[in-house]
Amino acid sequence: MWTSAIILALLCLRGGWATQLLCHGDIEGTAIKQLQINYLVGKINKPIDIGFQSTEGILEYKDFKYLGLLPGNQPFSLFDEKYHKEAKHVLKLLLKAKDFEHFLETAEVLLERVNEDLLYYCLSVAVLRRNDTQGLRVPPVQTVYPDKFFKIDIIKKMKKMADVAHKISPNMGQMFDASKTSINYINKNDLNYFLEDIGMNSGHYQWHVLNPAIWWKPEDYDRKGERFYWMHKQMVNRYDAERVSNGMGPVKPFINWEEEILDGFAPELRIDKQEYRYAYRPRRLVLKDLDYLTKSRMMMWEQSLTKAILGGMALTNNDTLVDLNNEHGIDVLGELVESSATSVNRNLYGNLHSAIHVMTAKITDPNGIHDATYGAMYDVATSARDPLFYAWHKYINRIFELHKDQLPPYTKEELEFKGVKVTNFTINGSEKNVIRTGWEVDLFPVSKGFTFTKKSIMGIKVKHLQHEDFTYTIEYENSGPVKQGIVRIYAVPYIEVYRKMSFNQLRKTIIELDLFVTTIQSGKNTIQWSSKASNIVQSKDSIFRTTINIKGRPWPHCYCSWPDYLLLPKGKKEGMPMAMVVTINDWEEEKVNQERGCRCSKAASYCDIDRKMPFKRALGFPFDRRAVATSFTEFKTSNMGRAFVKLQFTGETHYSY
Ligand code: CUO
Repeated sequence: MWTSAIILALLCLRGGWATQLLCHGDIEGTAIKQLQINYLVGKINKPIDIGFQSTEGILEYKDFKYLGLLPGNQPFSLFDEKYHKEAKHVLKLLLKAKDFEHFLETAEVLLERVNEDLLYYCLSVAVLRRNDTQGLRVPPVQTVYPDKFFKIDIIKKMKKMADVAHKISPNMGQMFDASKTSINYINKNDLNYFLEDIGMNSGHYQWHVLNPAIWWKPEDYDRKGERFYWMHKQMVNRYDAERVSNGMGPVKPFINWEEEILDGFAPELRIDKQEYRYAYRPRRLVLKDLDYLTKSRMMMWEQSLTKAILGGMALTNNDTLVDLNNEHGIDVLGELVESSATSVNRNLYGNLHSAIHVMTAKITDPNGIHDATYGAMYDVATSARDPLFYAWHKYINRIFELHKDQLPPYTKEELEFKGVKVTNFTINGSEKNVIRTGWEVDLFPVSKGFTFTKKSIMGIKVKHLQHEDFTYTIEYENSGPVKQGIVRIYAVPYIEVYRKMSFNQLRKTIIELDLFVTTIQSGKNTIQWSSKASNIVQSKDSIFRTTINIKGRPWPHCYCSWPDYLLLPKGKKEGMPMAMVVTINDWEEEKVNQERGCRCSKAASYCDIDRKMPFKRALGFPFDRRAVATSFTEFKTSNMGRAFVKLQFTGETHYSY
């Protein structure tokens, strides 16, 4: 008992996990619950005979309504409205279970009766929302569905290796080197290192777990619609930054519903247990009507959205009007565009964003005549692998930008921080204003029991982008008393293609690097801030390891947010010039007072679930609104600074396992 008390006391000093423990107050109980969840989820996507369980005392006859609509042999898509009723129903059953034991029993019973991918998604949401599962995590999607992340050739090789290895040495872990096969992009100027990145794709999936479109109570989430806009805008901007790193221009937005889609895409992914192979999309196909969804209907939704934006008002289901031209308008609009169950009027504004995921995924067999599978755009876990994702989301961004353009530019008073002047801003990698990037090889563990791992664990060597650690040095003068300041840091890839842009175009390309609160001392002072402390990223350990980390503690960030190793784009061998911009604003003006909760405590601008967004200003402030200024020099107030850095891609590979 004393030992437990001492451990608890020590852990209480350690931040996130300590907060979670204090929410439970029971270390052993929490660990056992986590193992029970792991055990349950460990049955998903594995060829295990689950056995048919009695529903007595768990489900009632009426609960079976909607169950089993989604066939068991296909992936669940949060984008496909056809299955929202079932997903919502399953989620409600998981939420209403009276205690943790009953919750597990309900999940076990559902496992036999609903599509397991759908159940996995609902379990992930339920564990975040239930009071008795606070601080616990469902194992991340890349560990439950490795075959949604590793291409068929890797899975096949793993399978072969597992067969041979098991015969030679049962129960012994095996190592498979994928860094030299499928993800062998080292000498190529293609973008697979980004499109196929495990952390990027799983972070995107997890964003949709943390911000579920099927959730019905708007009061449970703060600024979810705005987060939808911002997180996806960041994905597009980051993709563009990788494109320019590799000598390409920014992606062209999807524009015309009747035009050919120039890019084809072969996902080369197969959910092995179900033998479900994601469909290939040849080049130059044109979108086609589905039997329940026509392009003309989608164009009408788009027109209704445009009309609402230009008129500054959205019409609700109850025939009332909601003002869009204020700081909450982006939130209302995000819910309308996604669209989520909390859209103020789904009849009028439809489901534009999600529907296109489905329509593009079904482009080769729109009405299912050939019983073909769907493309990668169908599944949240795989959609961001397809280049079309970024063209489509850029088109969606334009809708949001049209809205932002209706808002008045920020005034000087709104931009500045009285008395605070940034006098110098520099970035230091191993050299001043130069940051080096390269490859890193990590080990990704695949648990045993999949069709491709049989009875032994497999470690897959995976190569991903990495950058050296760097430090922001912000020198400032404060003519007033000591204050708290909120610091925002953005990057703007500053190469030729962007130089031709106007300031108002350029500000839309920013990449968020960090956002933190710090003390602003009186007089002259300096903030030294490490890239390692970035608040918008999750550590690579949380991506390449499973639920319990090396110290036996779950991660405090819900597996959402951007991988730390992709904080910066790749850059170029000769060095890619990039600007970084810092702003310091008055924390007093925008802090949101609230108690810290027990759920996720990182990456507020992407993922935070538990509480209100901890700051008031818009995501992307101060570059989210149109500016009168024609250059940064003209735009900047004294609380802002800019530095120019070079991103130098070394091509070297570092092994870190
Ligand atoms: Cu996350 Cu289109 O919403 O992908």
